[in-house]
Amino acid sequence: MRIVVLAGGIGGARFLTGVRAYARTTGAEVTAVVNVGDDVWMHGLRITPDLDSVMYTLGGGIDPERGWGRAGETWTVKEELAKYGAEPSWFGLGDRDIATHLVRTRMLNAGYPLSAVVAALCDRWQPGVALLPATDDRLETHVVTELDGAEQAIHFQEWWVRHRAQVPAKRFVFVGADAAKPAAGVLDALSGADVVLLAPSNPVVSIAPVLAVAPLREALVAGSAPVVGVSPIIGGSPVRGMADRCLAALDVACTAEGVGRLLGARTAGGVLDAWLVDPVDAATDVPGVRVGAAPLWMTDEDATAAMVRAALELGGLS
Ligand code: FO1
Repeated sequence: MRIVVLAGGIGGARFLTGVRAYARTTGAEVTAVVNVGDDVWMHGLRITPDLDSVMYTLGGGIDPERGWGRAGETWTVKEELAKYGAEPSWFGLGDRDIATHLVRTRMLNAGYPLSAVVAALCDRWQPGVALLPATDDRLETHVVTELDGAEQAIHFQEWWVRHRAQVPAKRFVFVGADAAKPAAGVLDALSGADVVLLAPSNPVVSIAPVLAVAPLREALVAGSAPVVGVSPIIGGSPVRGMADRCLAALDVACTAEGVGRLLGARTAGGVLDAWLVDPVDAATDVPGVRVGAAPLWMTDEDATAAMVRAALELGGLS
């Protein structure tokens, strides 16, 4: 069985440990197509937060509390940058993490596509699944906010980290999406998939920027593989992060049903065939989408693998 997972960062990474655990018991092949909308230039280095969260988590290098960056991290360079008054000081680059960004930036500057950079970094980390960026082209999430009474667009990282999403987002813009092409390997993975899973990632700033790569979305919708989404919202609150603030910007209810309807039925212009929710949300109704319930708290790898099994069964596989 070939499983393709569309994923964002921290929630996506945790979900992928369950997909990998499931795959190890069945011999399934797993390809993760990861969001690049969070990617940003900082201090001359190219940072790819969601790809790194997935790579470090599956590779065993993640700081489990933060869900981003390295375990056992030190912050000497960050402190030195601050002494120079080098902005932005609100975005923390750890010493170990910087090595990853230096290797990536050097490869990008040498002309390698991001997918080749990811392959090179994964050669060290051995995540146990194939990791692909959604696109090798520029695609960045910018947030249109209202600061000092004027409407302005800021990079997603500034909204998310500097402002802690406290500044109301009026809308999200995926800069570059209209020209972005699927990264090398993505269309092959989708056409060869037996099932496509949407990880319980933030639907607005993690899943949407992946689906904003039009040829990727078209391949997903036109494909023969069932598409099963896993709700990132349990009982009206996000499992992690600030999906509630993102959904509010779109006037979408922060519920499993609201997100399921946002993604929509494949037969009605959306992408879903099935939608897995937590039992507390079992009454969820998404027109044209088969809704199933299973515990969605990713408390450990076995619980997450059970979730994955439930999603595959809901999609008609197992
Ligand atoms: N998140 C923070 O809240 N504060 C930070 O200083 C920060 C630095 C950072 C550096 C590298 C990296 O890969 C991720 C980092 N993140 C930080 C997390 C990041 O903003 C989010 O994980 C994603 O962009 C949201 O999915």
